Amino acid sequence: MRKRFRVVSAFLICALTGFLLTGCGGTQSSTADKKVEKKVIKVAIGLNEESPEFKGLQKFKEIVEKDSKGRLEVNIFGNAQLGDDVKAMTQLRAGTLEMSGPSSSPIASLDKKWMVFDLPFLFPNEEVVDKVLDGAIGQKFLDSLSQYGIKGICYYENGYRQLTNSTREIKSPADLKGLKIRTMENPVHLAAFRTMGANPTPMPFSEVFTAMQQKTIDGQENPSTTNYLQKFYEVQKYNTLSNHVYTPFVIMFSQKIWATLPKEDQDIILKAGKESSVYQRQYNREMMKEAVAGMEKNGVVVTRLTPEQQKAFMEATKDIVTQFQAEIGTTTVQEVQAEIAKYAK
Ligand code: KDG
Repeated sequence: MRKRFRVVSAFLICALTGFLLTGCGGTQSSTADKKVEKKVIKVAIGLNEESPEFKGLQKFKEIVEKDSKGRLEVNIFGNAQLGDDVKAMTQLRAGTLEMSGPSSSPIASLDKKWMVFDLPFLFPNEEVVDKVLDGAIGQKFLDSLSQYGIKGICYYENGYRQLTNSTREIKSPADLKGLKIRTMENPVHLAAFRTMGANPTPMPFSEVFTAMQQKTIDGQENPSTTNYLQKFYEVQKYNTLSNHVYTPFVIMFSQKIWATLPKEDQDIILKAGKESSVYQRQYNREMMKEAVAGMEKNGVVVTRLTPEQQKAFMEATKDIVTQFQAEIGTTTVQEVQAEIAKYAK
């Protein structure tokens, strides 16, 4: 009897303690609540919601949220709402922002070796781009970002860059003479346009549309998907498919925040990066054709260069490699060139 009394009172004490701790009807302890607490990953990019970069990140979000069973939540901020490429990288390094996807070009402000991807006419086609960026060299570049407080995740496609302007049709470097062209904040781009006779001016992406609208610049250069989806046709009349350089997006994470994530979450993010990059590149390449047609439909004069005309642009910029080789690092330039040659047919 006494034993039975002890069991019943022990049960009552437990039940009462539980009631007091969790409140009426509550079944989750505070420890359990913590377990389901969401970790929010903010991603900052400069392009808008229609861009292939944004679409790729939406795929990334879908995979991460599914694989983490909702434990990780991805919030994408387009239109440079959280800052342009350079500012976003500063926030990653400080640990005040989780993720970003800048062009490779502004990374040169941290490490000059990234300028290798800014060399004009470096990549012969997108198949070679994929092989080089997804191969050992691409990974080496991503890994090297850790010394700047950044975890490199993967590459998305920005693409071959094409000239636009509001003044005249560009068929040769001579046509660029005196035109005020916005470039990314990168010395190789500035030098290349100076060499071609233009008057280049570096500027963050979010200021470009207004600068063209207010005619403080005559033109800019970006892949066709950007030129079309950012509605540059509203303020630009001419578009030359110059393919003068291929620049990728580098999807990156704050190293400080990365270090706080459990291995399981890091793996989920890396896997989602890889899978979404395949999707994003495919999406970008399909959208590219639509984008050129879209520019034309909106009244832009699209100029397709003949192989001879294209050669004139290559000729005009051929000394840029020698000019920047030492700054980039001779070994890096040679390594990347050799890798490209290996895959180029
Ligand atoms: O989201 C990426 C943009 O911020 C930017 O990198 C786009 O290519 C670009 C440019 O011209 O600045």
